Amino acid sequence: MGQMKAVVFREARRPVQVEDMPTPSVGDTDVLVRIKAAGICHSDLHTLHGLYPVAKVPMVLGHEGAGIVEKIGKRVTNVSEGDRVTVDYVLSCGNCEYCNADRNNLCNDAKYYGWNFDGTWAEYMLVQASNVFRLPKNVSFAEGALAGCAVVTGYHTMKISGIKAGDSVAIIGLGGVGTQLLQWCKIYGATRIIGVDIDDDKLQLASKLGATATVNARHEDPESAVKKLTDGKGVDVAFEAIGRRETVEKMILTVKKGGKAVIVGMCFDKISVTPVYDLMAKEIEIRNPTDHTKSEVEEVLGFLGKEKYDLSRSITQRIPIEKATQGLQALEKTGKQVRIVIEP
Ligand code: PAD
Ligand code: ZN
Repeated sequence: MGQMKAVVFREARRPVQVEDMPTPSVGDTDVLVRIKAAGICHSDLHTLHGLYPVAKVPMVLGHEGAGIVEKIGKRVTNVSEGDRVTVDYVLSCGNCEYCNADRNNLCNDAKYYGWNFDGTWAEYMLVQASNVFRLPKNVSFAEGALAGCAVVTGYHTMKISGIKAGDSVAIIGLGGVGTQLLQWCKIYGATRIIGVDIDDDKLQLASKLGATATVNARHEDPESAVKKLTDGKGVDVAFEAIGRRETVEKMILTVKKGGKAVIVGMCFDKISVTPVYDLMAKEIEIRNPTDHTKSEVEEVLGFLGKEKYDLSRSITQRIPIEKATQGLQALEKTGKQVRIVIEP
């Protein structure tokens, strides 16, 4: 079907290139999606930095994306040509112990679009039929793209945390993922929500979306700020949504006795919270959510289709595919952008 533009990764610590490559041809169980919007997630930056490798090069990066079904394979029945869909980037076997237990994020043979197979930053993407989900009418392509990572990661994280109505929470890192996590915590009944970031715009957005207090970690130590806001106790559940050693360690110190520390940021360093006895004496539980399940993608899309959920303010910039490198630099450097969406 000719050529398409795609953002191609060849080597870590080198800028990505926008290249022409052949539009993929469709196998029996494949869906060819014409991508209309694709988000830039910090996980993609980890790959560019060489921290989280890809399985092949060249690799079309990107794991958040939504678009229109352009063509379906002979055996595809769940979607039709012309349908608006989002992509689930976790490709699981459907047969193992974890897939059968509705925990396909832990699939023994999990593969990922954007890391094992070509991803969303392209004009067209080949996706297994099992990994496209129809978008509700009121959900735009950009919102649908975020639903596939930022929103569903926030949802999965919130569920793993076991948050209850009335809980107090602290979220360290209010970027693409942290902002959605904040919204889910509010929806699920957290009454005190402390947002921590180093960017005032992000703190302001957090207040608009339901944070009851905000802390700028450039000016205030998050641990003492959170303690001050919770009568010296700490919060029921704290989250780290950045992926840095120092903030993971800090986050654990903001948790109250019997509470939970949840690490969603991908952190490639070792952490040291010494002495371990401190965690034991406080009976603090550490949780590490990874990705999301298929059921959660459906639940999130169902929710976005029916309920009020503000994604408009999380999409802070839209760029053409040719500007992908600038988009990546913007997410990295200024820290101003919540989610940048590529519109091929
Ligand atoms: P992002 O860059 O949009 O957000 C990071 C936020 O942290 C920004 O708002 C920064 O301003 C803020 N920040 C940076 N340093 C500090 C600091 N010292 N103190 C307070 N705030 C700070 O990234 P993202 O939201 O796309 O991703 C966040 C992490 O989550 C990242 O590590 C990514 O790889 C990970 C992730 N994990 C999963 C998963 O399955 N566990 C899924 C998706 C993303
Ligand atoms: Zn992501």
